[in-house]
Amino acid sequence: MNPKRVRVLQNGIDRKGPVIYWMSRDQRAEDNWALIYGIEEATRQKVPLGVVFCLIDDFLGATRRQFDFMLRGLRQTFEVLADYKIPCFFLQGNPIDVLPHFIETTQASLLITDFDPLRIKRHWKDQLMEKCPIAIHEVDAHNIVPVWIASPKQEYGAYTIRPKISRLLPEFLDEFPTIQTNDFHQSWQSQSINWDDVLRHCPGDTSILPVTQFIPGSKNALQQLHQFLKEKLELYDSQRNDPNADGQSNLSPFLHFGHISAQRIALDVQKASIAKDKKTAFLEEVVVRRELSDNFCWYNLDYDRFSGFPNWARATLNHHRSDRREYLYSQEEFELAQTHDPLWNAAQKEMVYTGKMHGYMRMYWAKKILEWSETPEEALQIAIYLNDRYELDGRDPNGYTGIAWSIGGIHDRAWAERPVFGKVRYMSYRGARSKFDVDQYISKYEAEENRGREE
Ligand code: FAD
Ligand code: FO1
Repeated sequence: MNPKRVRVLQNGIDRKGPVIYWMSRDQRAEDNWALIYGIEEATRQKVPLGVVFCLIDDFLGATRRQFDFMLRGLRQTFEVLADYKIPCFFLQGNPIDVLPHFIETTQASLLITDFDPLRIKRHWKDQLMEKCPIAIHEVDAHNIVPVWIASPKQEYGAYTIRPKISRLLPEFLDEFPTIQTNDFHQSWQSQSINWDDVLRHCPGDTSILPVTQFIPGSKNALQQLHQFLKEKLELYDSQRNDPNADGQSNLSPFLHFGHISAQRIALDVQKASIAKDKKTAFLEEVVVRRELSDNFCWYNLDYDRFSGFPNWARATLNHHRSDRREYLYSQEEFELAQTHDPLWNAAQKEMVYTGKMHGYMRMYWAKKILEWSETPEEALQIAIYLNDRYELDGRDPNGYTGIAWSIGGIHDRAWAERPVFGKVRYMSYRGARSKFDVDQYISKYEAEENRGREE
């Protein structure tokens, strides 16, 4: 595989132990560069390869809804790895606490980790480098073009990163090799995991229930992709901003947990037998926009803070800090969808009841939180809290970036100045009405709320 996908985080002591892939962001067996690299290294060193996952019981406020989805998908991944005779290990606890011990008992020679720009993951890896004397290598298994190859700095917007990614796609949008199991790791006995037990003790606030509309795991993710390519890709550009049309791919929960690879999606879109111009809009989102989010979170440590906004946006929001807010709501009023705006309330209900708010509504939803909060900082905090509590795809670089775009003008430009927003792009109820049937969307989620109440 292309060695540019790998970064050496630290060299280590020389010993002949197994190679360990610490799976975290990319929780899949197929199309996973971190796993492929692990097999290559284990084969080269003639040692076993093992996969380890560390379950923590509090991850950025994740609830039962997200943990349940993740663990059901992970169970499937471990079953596929078992078919390849790759031993799997499931640890419970913070990786900083449980991994060093696992590395020492197994006398591992190399730890492989999958890339993730979130601060919590950087912290985990910094701590592990302190505590573990062995070699630690990082593989970007999430992006088609590895973040550190696409650009050495924070990009201004899609228009600046797009040419850089496009130029590199011929090199990095390559087919995945099939998994060649080596006979060295068959000597290493997999831990037997009682998944019914794991799921029974699933962490997370049980007041946010698992959703039924998404079936977790790589198998269903691939089915969902192929159904999207067959039935919806052609209409994607025309329908994707209509919250009443089910025009999106609905792949974000699977991308977030790594049940499917964005590279697999892009490769299969390229193969789809439809006109090339019908693919552009979707590839723009799933390649350029998604990889721009990782670029933002990687190069801007303040990706979820007011201080992470561009200077022009901070200046204009500061200038309008004391503007009168026509409406003001608390986090709880937002959470309970108790604003004066039935469209905003419907979007909140869509997220609460289905676990996935429509992409167009997410922009409107976040911008109205800015409009109806005391300060931009409070708006940011409320938007992140609600997004990460209810969205299946929450706690993701796409989310922090989407919210920073909506509230802080990240990857956007200045617009006509107005109260509260200053020059940050404004979105209005009237604007929404001109784009889609707002009443249909509102009534749909009123019905959903009544149904939710009956259950
Ligand atoms: P599709 O339209 O089918 O797009 C396919 C894929 O392209 C998505 O899964 C995603 O990986 C990528 N993509 C699409 N739109 C964007 C975008 N604007 N930015 C980055 N990548 C994009 N996305 C999340 O994954 N998690 C979140 O928590 C999240 N929160 C958001 C909050 C706000 C305020 C905004 C404005 C956007 C947010 N997004 C988030 C981005 C986007 O709305 C979702 O990725 C998309 O709606 C997911 O649905 P889909 O997979 O059906 O999208
Ligand atoms: N990653 C882990 O390595 N261990 C976990 O227990 C874990 C829980 C978790 C819960 C919800 C969620 O949305 C993500 C979670 N992740 C966990 C991280 C996830 O795999 C992704 O790496 C990041 O959230 C995306 O950058």
